[in-house]
Amino acid sequence: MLNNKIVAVIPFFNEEERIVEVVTKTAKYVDLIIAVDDGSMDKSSDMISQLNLPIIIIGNGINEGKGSALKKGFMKSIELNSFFTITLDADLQHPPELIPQFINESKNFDIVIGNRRKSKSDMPTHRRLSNQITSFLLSKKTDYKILDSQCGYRLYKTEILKNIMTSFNGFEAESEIIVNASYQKLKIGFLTIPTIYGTEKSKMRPFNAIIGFLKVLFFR
Ligand SMILES: Nc1nc2c(ncn2[C@@H]2O[C@H](COP(=O)(O)OP(=O)(O)O)[C@@H](O)[C@H]2O)c(=O)[nH]1
Ligand SMILES: [Mg+2]
Repeated sequence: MLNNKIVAVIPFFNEEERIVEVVTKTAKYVDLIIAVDDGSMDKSSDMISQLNLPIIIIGNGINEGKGSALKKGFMKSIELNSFFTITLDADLQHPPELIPQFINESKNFDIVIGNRRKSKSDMPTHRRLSNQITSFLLSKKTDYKILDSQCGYRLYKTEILKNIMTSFNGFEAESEIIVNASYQKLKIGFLTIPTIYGTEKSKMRPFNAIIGFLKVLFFR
């Protein structure tokens, strides 16, 4: 179905401050947006459902985590027969205007992941450190050179999604996808993107994130 060739999957949890801008900008570069509401308690869903844009909102009432939301979005994108599935965060840290660059880069890869590590602007220290450590450990585990393991701005060729589907529900799902892709010998490329951290608060909880990552490292 060529109408839904390029699909964006945007998981969100209480993002009413920025999600309207994210989906409005994203809609310029994709055929369809699948927004996955992971039990938000604010007005995010209401706000985007009123926009006159090609958006499907899915999800259920409870907060299950980013991995669970990604999985739901992936299943929908597969069902709709899309060619590209692009994931981006709902807090404007991933500039939608780079989507054409991701698509261009996909000529040589099955998965293209945003790489914030060359960017001059700064990540908060703890996020930079955790990213360096997890990227290093995942590189060791997979034998790939993983430049930015935690970036959620990614392009997937939809045909490979069923083979890398995540079994974890939290943020660790994004690390698991890299491990699953390495087992499938898929080609992973990286695209330099800016690092954007404003006033938004990270929803990542360090303890859960570390436990989740260790599970991926040792049990996948
Ligand atoms: N589905 C889902 N998405 C979440 C959850 N927590 C955060 N997100 C989304 O995941 C993205 C990244 O989260 P964020 O807190 O910005 O992490 P950071 O910027 O990497 O520190 C944002 O688009 C959030 O809306 C959650 O519990 N469920
Ligand atoms: Mg963020």
